[in-house]
Amino acid sequence: MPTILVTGAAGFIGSHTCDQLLAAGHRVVGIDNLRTGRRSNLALAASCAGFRFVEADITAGDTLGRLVAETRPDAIIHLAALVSVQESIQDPALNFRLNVQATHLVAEAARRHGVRRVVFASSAAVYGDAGQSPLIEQAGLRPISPYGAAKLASEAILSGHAAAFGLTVRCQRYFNVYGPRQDPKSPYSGVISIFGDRLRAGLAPTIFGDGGQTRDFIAVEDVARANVLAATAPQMTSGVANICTGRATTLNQLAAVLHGLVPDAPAVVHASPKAGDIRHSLGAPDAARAELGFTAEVPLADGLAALLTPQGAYSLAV
Ligand code: UD2
Repeated sequence: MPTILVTGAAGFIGSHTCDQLLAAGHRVVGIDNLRTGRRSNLALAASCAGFRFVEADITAGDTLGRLVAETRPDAIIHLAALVSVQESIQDPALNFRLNVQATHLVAEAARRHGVRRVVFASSAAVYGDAGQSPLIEQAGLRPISPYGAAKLASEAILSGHAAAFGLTVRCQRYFNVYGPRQDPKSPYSGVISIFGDRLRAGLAPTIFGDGGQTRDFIAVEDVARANVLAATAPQMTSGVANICTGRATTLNQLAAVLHGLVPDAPAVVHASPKAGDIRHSLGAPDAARAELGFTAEVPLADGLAALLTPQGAYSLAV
């Protein structure tokens, strides 16, 4: 079976990706500096014989190059990143190192050591506030944060390597990902993990603005499956695709579903809209369907119900 190297393996999306790769019988080498990732996310992976974990920073010297030379992966899934838009605004230099330089090092390690395929964690943040719905991959790309700009720059770096050196590169533009192991206390946490955490604690969730804003929420299990497909499906061509459901949900609808699951929870309170908040973000899923054979499968109501069970995400258990 192929060996897949996963950067950011201990993160929210990385750990689910490792679990699914291992379940499919692949060998997995995971690397993570544990800056925002957690070793506990890898409890299931660590119990598998085909898994090896390296705690290291991929931007430290030739750490990554040496690991690639030693393990000879068939593909790299590059998920290691500074994951907070807010942190990228506070520290653009750190954003550059962890989100742009890191991708360059991945591209170079792949080129130098003959790795044929790279899958990259891009983001709907590359579109900025495009004002178009649904967003297709050819929409105008005008990021509105250093984070979004770094994701776009990374796509360009990898595409350049694909064209010049014959790598196959898949850039996956994730929309709003939710699910188990998304730490509600972390600064990059999504609205679903924050609301779930508050409802379980008997606290009212706060909606910024009127709640009419929409998002395309996708379960992390679907996102991990898209990563596995992109890394392992035969005869893949290079390209960029939204990883989304194609379904828009308002925050008011989201809150109503969550309240249905936790009936005694206090009612939502509304606060002022968040500065810079995008009103509507909805992806077109067609390119992922055509190019990866990927369609999101987890209905939002099911994903939310699974999260709010006692064994769900907010225990941060595996
Ligand atoms: C998502 C991504 C971000 C970036 C961006 C690009 C997440 C967690 N973040 O940001 O990384 O890719 O898309 O467009 O996926 N909200 C509340 N109350 C709360 C928290 C949030 O009302 O307590 C609202 C927030 O104002 C926004 C919506 O919920 O309208 C979604 O917020 P988010 O932080 O989960 O994600 P988003 O879309 O801002």
